[in-house]
Amino acid sequence: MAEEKELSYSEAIEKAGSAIHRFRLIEVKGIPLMEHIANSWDPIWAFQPDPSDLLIATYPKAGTTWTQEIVDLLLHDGDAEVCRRAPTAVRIPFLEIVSPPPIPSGLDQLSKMAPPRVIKTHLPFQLVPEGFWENKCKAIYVARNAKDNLVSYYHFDRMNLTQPEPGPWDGYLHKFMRGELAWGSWYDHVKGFWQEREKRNILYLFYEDMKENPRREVERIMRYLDLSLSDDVIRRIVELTSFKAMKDNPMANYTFIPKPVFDQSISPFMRKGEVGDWTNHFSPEQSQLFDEDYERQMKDANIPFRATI
Ligand code: PPS
Repeated sequence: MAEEKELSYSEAIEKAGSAIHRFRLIEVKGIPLMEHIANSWDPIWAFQPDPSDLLIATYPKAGTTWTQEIVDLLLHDGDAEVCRRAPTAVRIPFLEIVSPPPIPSGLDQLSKMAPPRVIKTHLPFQLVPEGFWENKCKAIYVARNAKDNLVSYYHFDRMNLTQPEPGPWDGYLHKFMRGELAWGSWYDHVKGFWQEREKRNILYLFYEDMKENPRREVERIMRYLDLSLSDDVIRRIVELTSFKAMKDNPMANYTFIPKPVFDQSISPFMRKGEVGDWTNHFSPEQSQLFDEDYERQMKDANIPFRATI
C-alpha cells in the first residue's frame, strides 16, 4: 500500500472542514479554555519539557507572534530564509492547542521535534506544566496594556471562527473585565507571571517597550538567551520584525491558516500593531468604567503598564 503523504498544517485544517466551528469554553481549574483543550487537559498538564526548551508565554494578543519571530531570528543568526522554513505555528508549536483531527495538536508537533524547542503558550502561570519550572527552562513573558490587548482580542475573536462569538463591543468589554474570555482573566494572567518572574528567571517584557525601542528589546532578549550577535545582525532582525515586514511575510502573518479558521477578510491578523488604538474604540464612559474597575483589580500589583507611549 502506498504510504500516505503527511498533510501540511494548512491542508490538515482544510481537511478538518465541517468539524471547525466556534467552540465553547470549558473551565479547567477555573480558567475557561476552548473545549478541545479542556477535554485533553491531562497530557497537556503532564508535558515534560527538556531543560533546553524555551517558553514564550502571553495572554492572547499581547505580542506573541512578534516575539516568536524575534526569538527564531535570534536563534538563527538573523537568517531570514531559515526563518521562512515554515509558518510560525509549525516552527514554534502552541503547547496546549488541540483542534479537530487531522489537525495536529501542539503535543503531537512537539513529540516530533528534538530539543531545544521554542514553545508558545497562553496558559496562565498556574496552568503551565510544572516541568518547565522543575527543569529550569527559560521563559519569556510578554504583556500588553489592558485596553489595547482587549481591542486586539475583540477583532481577533471576530475573525477566528473557532473562538466564541464576540458579540457587540460593549458586551465584550464586560466579558474581558469579568475574565470570561478564552484563557481567562487578563488581570490574573499578567499578575501571575509578574509575581513569579524573579523566582523562575522569567524575562518579563512589555509590548509598549518593544514598540518604543525595538532594538533595545531585541538586545534584551538576545542577552537573556546568552547570545551575542553583531550590530548588523541585530539591525536586520529589527527590520525583519517590524510590523510592516511581518505583515508582508506569509510565514508570519497567519495567512497560512485557511479561511474557515482565520477569516482575514473580517479583520487581518496583522491588524494595526500600534499602541493606543484603544482610543478609537472606548467611549469616554467605557474608558472611565474600565479604569475604575482596573484600579480595583490591579490594586495589589505594581506593574508598569503604559496605555500610551
Ligand atoms: S496571538 O493570536 O495571541 O498569538 O496574537 P499575538 O501575536 O499575541 O498578538 C497579535 C497582535 O500583535 C500585533 N503584532 C505586531 N505589532 C507590532 N509589531 C509587530 N511586528 C507585530 N506582529 C504582530 C498584531 O498586529 C496584533 O495586534 P493588533 O493591535 O490587533 O494589530
